[in-house]
This record gives sequence, structure tokens and C-alpha cells, in this order.
Amino acid sequence: MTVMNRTELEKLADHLIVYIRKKPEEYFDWKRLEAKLNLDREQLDAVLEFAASWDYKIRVRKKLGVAFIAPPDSLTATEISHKLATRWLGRNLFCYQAVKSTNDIAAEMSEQGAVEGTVITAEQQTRGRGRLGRHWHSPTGTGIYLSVLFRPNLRPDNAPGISIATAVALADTLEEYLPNDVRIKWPNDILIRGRKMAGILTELSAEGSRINHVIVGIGININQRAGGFPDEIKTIATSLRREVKRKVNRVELLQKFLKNLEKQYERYLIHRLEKSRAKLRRYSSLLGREITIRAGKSLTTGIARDIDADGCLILETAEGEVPIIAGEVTIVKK
Ligand code: BTX
Repeated sequence: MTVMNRTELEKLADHLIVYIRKKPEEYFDWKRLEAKLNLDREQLDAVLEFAASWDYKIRVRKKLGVAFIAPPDSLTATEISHKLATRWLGRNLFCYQAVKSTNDIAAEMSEQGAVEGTVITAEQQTRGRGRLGRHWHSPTGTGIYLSVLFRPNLRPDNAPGISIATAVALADTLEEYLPNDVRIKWPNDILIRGRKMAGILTELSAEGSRINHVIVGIGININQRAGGFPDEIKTIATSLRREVKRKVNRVELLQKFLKNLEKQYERYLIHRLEKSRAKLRRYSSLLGREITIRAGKSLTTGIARDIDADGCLILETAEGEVPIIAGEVTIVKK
């Protein structure tokens, strides 16, 4: 028998799973599988062992053959690609167990020429980042941490709007699980009943008036239990599981999100946020409220009135209406 290397095993295990999952719980006999994958029995055993290491539930019977029982709740390329309904987003997909930050990997891949729509996911981040160097708590197996590489033919000042378009795609996705409770806290947080369930970190690389890439990093708390957050964030964070009171399939949610994101991004390239403004108003947690926005050292206070087609928050100040492109928002307490 020829010994297979890891890449070959990975490819064959992927083929095997795609093939047997077409008829769950039905046995595929050994001869059929050997012929399908062009392997001898010993090689087939090695492939099965490899597939089992991905936590698939596969039943193996000496006399009957092999049956697919259930997929794991893990973010593997095989799982995410199976039934992924996007045309281009996430078709170049890399799934890791543990990384420092998926945004860093996306930046490295961008340097090496990765295509637009490349997606990086991880089960865990050891140095997940928020904005301004803040930490993003990214424990293993419970959240979704991903980065998407975009190469839009836009001006750099159009990049922040991509972050808002992403927030709309994410809010649309979460709304399926939590009708009426999803809010976007401009520009980059998703809140459920006042607590943060997801955050978006957008990083831009540009030369002059040309965008080289926009990397959008998204962290979503999915299956953390109510008491599963560290002390620093336990009063401000929430997870989908905590809100819907059941475990949620992360792969399914991610597939829906990627589909929504593809749509929102394509729409943004043509119309900016013009066609999403009604939605943005409905999702916004800030409109009508008195807020202060910090951008670098400058502070602006006023009433949040609207979000324009470029994603700017329109603030009504003592000097009139001012569009603000980015910043940290605090709500002024009365
Ligand atoms: P942010 O700066 O708005 O939020 C960071 C703040 O949110 C922290 O200071 C903390 O108070 C709170 N926080 C930290 N972790 C969590 C959490 N899991 N749930 C709720 N609140 C939390 C938001 O930045 C942008 C986060 C983007 C994260 C993604 S994950 C994939 C990609 N890779 C990467 O390194 N970052 C992005």
C-alpha cells in the first residue's frame, strides 16, 4: 500500500464525507467506497481514522460498511463549504484551530495575493483584537471568529462603510434567531438588550487613493453559557445561546451570514448604503439619543439623527448637523 501524506488524507476524508453524507444513516459497503475513492481497504481505514479526528459521527461495521451519522459542531472547511450558498465569498476558505488573530492571517494572505472573498476562521484566538488595541475574548469552540478579505475598487474613505454593511449583514442573520431584539451600535457592535454579542474590526491598507485591501474581522459570541464570560466583561457581554436559551449550530449561522454579507457588500459597491438606510435606522441603538463621539482627541456631543449613505453618523450639534465617519460612542446619561 502507498502511504498517504496529510494533504492527501485531508482531501480523501473530505471526499468520503461529502459522499456518504448524501444518505445519512445508510451503510455504504466497503467495495463501493474502495471503488469510489480508488483506494485499497487499508488506505480506506486510514482515511476513516483521519475523518474521525474531525469529530464526525461515522459508524463503521465490519460486515455492513460505513454510515454517516452526524456532522460535528466545528468550523472546518468541509462543514462550512457543504451547502454554502454564496457565489464567491468564502469559496477560498481557511479554517484553523487556534491562531493569534484571524485578521493577521488574512493580512499575510493578502500580501501573498489571496483573492477577494478569502475567508479565515478559527475555533480560538489567543490574541483576538478589538479596536484601539483592545482585547477580544475568543474562547475555543463556542464563538465564531472570522476575517474576510475584500479588495474593493473604492476610495479609502469608503472603507468604513464596508464595516457598516457588514453590521447590517450580521444583524439580518441574528434577527432570524432573535426577531426584533437585534441592535447595531454604530459603528461596529451588535447589541442584544444592551449587551454586546458581536464586534467588527475593519482594517484598511491603502496607497494614495487606491485601496489595497479591507480586512473585516468579526467576532460573534454563540454558545457561551450565561456564566461563561470573564469578570471584565460578564456584565456587558452576551451570547446567542444565553438569549435564545438553546445551543446554536455555528456552521449554519456562519453560512447564513456569509450569504448575507456577499449580498450587502455587492450592494455597497453599487449603491453605498442608500438601500440599507431604512434597515440601519430600524437596527440603530443610537438614533434620537444624546451621545458623545471621540475620534482621536476630538470630542463631539449631540443628538444622533441619522446614518447617511456613506455610513457616517449624522450628529445634530449646537453648530448644526455634522457627519461623523468613525469614533467611539458614549451615551450621555441624563
Ligand atoms: P471593540 O474595541 O469595540 O470591543 C472590545 C471591547 O469589548 C473590550 O475592551 C471588552 O470590553 C469587550 N469585549 C471583549 N471581548 C468580548 C466578547 N467576546 N464579547 C463581548 N464583549 C467583549 C470590537 O472591538 C471588535 C472585535 C472584533 C473581533 C474579531 S474576531 C475575528 C477578528 N480577529 C481579531 O483579532 N479581531 C476580529
